[in-house]
Amino acid sequence: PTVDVSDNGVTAKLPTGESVEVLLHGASVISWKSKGEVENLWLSESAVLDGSKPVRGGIPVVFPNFGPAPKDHATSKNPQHGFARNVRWEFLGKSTSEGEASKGSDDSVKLDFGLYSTALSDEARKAWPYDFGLVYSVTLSQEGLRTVLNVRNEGKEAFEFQVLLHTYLRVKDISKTTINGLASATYSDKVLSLPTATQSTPTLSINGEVDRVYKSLAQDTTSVLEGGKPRFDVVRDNLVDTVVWNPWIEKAKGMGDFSPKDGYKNMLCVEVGAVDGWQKLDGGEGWEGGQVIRSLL
Ligand code: TA6
Repeated sequence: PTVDVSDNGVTAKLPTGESVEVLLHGASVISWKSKGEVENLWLSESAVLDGSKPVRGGIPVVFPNFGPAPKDHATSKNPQHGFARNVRWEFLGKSTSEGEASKGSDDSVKLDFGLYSTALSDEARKAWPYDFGLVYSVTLSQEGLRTVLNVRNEGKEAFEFQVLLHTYLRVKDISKTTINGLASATYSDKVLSLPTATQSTPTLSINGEVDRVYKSLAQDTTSVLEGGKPRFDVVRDNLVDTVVWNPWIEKAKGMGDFSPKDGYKNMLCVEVGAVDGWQKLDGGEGWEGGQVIRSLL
């Protein structure tokens, strides 16, 4: 494996052709290519990558609150989806492993990124005054891409947080894309403003704006199919919720950093997280959760 570190990001490549690119801004994965240079993630052509706003695409890291900051909560002064995706992380280092298999087919590389409360602006620390340490690890292998967030409470006071990995998957044609693994799950529908609904069909098709928070899913794998053929498996690790989002025409039009405007036809957000309620972490305690995304090309 090769790892190139620059002052605004890190790129890793496997001998078999897979690659991943991570910006220090938000520890945002902005590209993950499988064998044969197939890009698996959608990145807006007008995504702002200079650190001045969250990246529109790739895998934004949502912490410590999902969605608009709730009024009656310690995160009430935070930005939408928390601060983690919009601050500069540091690159902690890499670990590569050369497997025994021929031509490096079981090589892997792990990139670690850190964000500590001491690195936040005074304003951000005032908004959410807790001592914490985050380590986000991105592991590239032929099997897929694994991204895991480790949260530590470095203070004495307990805090509550939500976490979500806001993955923008790239799809050929949203009208031929379906999602499995949500059968009879309960979800809140943010488009229809239904606090709870039940997934009646085993397969979800996308033919309009979809913004659903599936809660406490029984199955840990959400599968994305293209033309009925499996394309991605998104596997939750110690997370119980999955958000499915496609902005469709109007919402895509309304986002200044979303382009091309018909890009909603080529993206689908499948976002694993713990966003229904709050995880409580006592002083000195740690928590870890994440995902494995398998590209099934
Ligand atoms: O994950 C779905 C969602 O919460 C949508 O409601 C929409 O707001 C999307 O995230 C994007 O949010 P952002 O703050 O990145 O524009």
